Amino acid sequence: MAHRHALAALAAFATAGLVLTAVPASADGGRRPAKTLGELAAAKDRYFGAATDVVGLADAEYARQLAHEFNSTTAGNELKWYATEPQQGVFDFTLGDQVVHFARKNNMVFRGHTLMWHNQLPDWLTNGAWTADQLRAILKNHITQEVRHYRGKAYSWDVVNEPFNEDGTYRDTIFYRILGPGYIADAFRWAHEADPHAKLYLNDYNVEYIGPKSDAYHALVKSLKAEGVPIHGMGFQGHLALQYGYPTTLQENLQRFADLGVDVAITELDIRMLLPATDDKLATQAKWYADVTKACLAVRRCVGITLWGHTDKYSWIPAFFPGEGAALPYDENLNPKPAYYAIRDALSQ
Ligand code: 9MR
Repeated sequence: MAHRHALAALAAFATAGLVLTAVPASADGGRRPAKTLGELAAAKDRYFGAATDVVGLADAEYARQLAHEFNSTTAGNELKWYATEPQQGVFDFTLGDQVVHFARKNNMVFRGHTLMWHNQLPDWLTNGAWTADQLRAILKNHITQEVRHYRGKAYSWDVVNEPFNEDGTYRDTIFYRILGPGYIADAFRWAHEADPHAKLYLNDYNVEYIGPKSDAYHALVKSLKAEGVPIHGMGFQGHLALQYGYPTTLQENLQRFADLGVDVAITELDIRMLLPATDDKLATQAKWYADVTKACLAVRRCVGITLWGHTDKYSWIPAFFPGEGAALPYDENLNPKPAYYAIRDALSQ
């Protein structure tokens, strides 16, 4: 199928009142300088988004900032299996619906995250002794119900999240163990049946650079495409850390996936550091944010960037990496950091 830019594809959604009905940078012919990250990205035919949790949306200033500055969002946790199917066959989309409603109300592109991964699964699923037939039926029903519920409302889905180990072998998950590697193709086919217009992604971390893990994804995407499996994108989470160095092969890596005929996106960007944050570290962080942005802009099929939250106030980092933090472009007081201005500059070039 011919390539369509993200916003061209999104235009179909816009007619349904979903996204990007207001794109000031292009709507006024560029006379009024675009101000927000979302506006600047839209002028480049891309989205610039930030994930949110439903709890954050109760913080009025935070929610106002998210809606104002970004033209895309995703749910940090609310669409994961433990939240959406807490008991077998009993679906609960209450929290997910709140995030989707927020996105629609504010004309934001909505990315669905995630239909399946090895974490945040409900106990009934992990504790069951399933046969392959039973687990296949469970997985098909889960994907079908969830994708159908958000049909026409989710621009894209992270269908399978993090299925590979660091060395590029299959991660030993309940799905891989019981169903074998074919579960991935099945998941994409079921998702596509439930919403033929949603862009379907694989998604992982530590795949920003060229190495064994991203090589394995490259081979998988290539073979899925060859088999006619409906896969449309590769998501590069982008959980970076200053102490591990910048992934210098990012642009080349994005391009080699795009060359396979899929979209690419940065899906969970944050750039953490060892605390305390110093001016030097914040300056390096700002450069990295700009460099990731430029890498995406340099690859025609890079459709957009999503931050994993936009502010240090609600970041997952301090709880998971004690002694690290300050990973996002806004600080704990919701004030923009050097990274914010660096992204803005990169999007303006
Ligand atoms: O941000 C999420 C955090 O609130 C959860 O506690 C955590 C559970 O593992 O998952 C976080 O989001 C993850 C995402 O779903 C997949 N990629 C890694 C993200 C950070 O762990």
